[in-house]
Amino acid sequence: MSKNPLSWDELTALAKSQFEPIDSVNGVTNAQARLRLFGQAESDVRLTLYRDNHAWCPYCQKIWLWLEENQIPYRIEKVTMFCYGEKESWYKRKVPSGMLPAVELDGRIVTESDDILLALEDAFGAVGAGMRDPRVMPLRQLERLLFRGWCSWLCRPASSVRAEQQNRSQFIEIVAMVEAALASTPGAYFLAQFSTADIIFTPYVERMNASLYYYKGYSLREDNPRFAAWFDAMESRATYRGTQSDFHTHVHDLPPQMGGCYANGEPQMLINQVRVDNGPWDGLPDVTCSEPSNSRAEALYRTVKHHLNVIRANPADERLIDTALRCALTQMMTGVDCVPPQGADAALRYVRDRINVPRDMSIYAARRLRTALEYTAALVGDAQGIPIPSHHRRDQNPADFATQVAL
Ligand SMILES: N[C@@H](CCC(=O)N[C@@H](CS)C(=O)NCC(=O)O)C(=O)O
Repeated sequence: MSKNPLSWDELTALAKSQFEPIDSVNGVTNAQARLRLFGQAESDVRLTLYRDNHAWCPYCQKIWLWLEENQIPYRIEKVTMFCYGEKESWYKRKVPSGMLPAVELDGRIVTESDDILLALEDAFGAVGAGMRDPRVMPLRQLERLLFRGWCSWLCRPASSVRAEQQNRSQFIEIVAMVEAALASTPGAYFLAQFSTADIIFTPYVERMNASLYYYKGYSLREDNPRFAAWFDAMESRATYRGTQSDFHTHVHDLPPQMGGCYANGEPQMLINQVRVDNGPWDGLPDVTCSEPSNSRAEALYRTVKHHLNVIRANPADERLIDTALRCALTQMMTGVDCVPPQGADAALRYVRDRINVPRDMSIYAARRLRTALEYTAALVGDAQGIPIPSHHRRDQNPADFATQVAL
């Protein structure tokens, strides 16, 4: 049985009836907020966080998570990263290097994420054991060691199969040290209680999990029991879930930022790559907490809100992608096939490849939407969209995505 696609008015009504948008100011951690108050008064705000538009920058995630854990009221100003578009001149006047993150605390600009955390701790107190705590200091060094091991393996081309194996072994040796550190305290976190150490490990461990799975066929989360328990514990926190990205987003956002990611071409890597790019996405080790009941409704709501930009940015004819997108959303919400026009396969996969988590929606909502787009595309063919660029991401220039539909 095939269905006609719902109209945008019908989809809007469905989105509004099925999804209660979160309170971005006082509700759970979310990537859309411009102000966070945690129930406090706006006059209590002493801090502005300057962060990337894409909710992707790892150093910004570190500060973001810290602020959310400590429930410090703050404003958010979003800035374009160089590889996505032009850096805002107002930001360059504040921070001439254009680097993110930065904060303005009581009128003083602080840059460098570690210096920011130190300044925040001085102003507001630490999250558990803090940056200068003698138990956290060696863990901070261990995180940098792990980071360097990861970069050596992922971001430089190996000159031979042997060199590739050596890079892998070196990384896995450091992983064993992290496993030992995690095992040395009770509970799943780095110390007996959640602390700054967990916040510091979060951004790059999340990116390592994604990138090594995709480019090297290595599953950090599945192959290491302490890491697995740590990820699970992190996912039990609404703060972390609000900042969490998915494999697809990371593996395609990393190359321009890191100056390249090098696939090893091994059989497991090839399997993983197809899975992350084309699905099925269920069961990927980027998330294991249970799926919220409203993930489809969230995906619908967020797509309806931004559909004008999504359609305009698509290389396909506007009428074709408009109909095709409505077909995919109709299928996602009704479970009934909705056959798109011929030629819509590449256009739908172009959208599938550009859902960004958590910027656009949460991890499970993105899974449902990617699945519906792929399913509906496959009804008319196997053409892929224009490949995702790996030297820049100007296909995601925030200047092209400013229009929002009021819901
Ligand atoms: N050491 C800095 C590194 C910050 C950094 O590398 N930020 C990148 C984004 S992840 C950046 O702002 N790059 C400039 C850009 O992409 O626009 C810190 O810890 O804050």
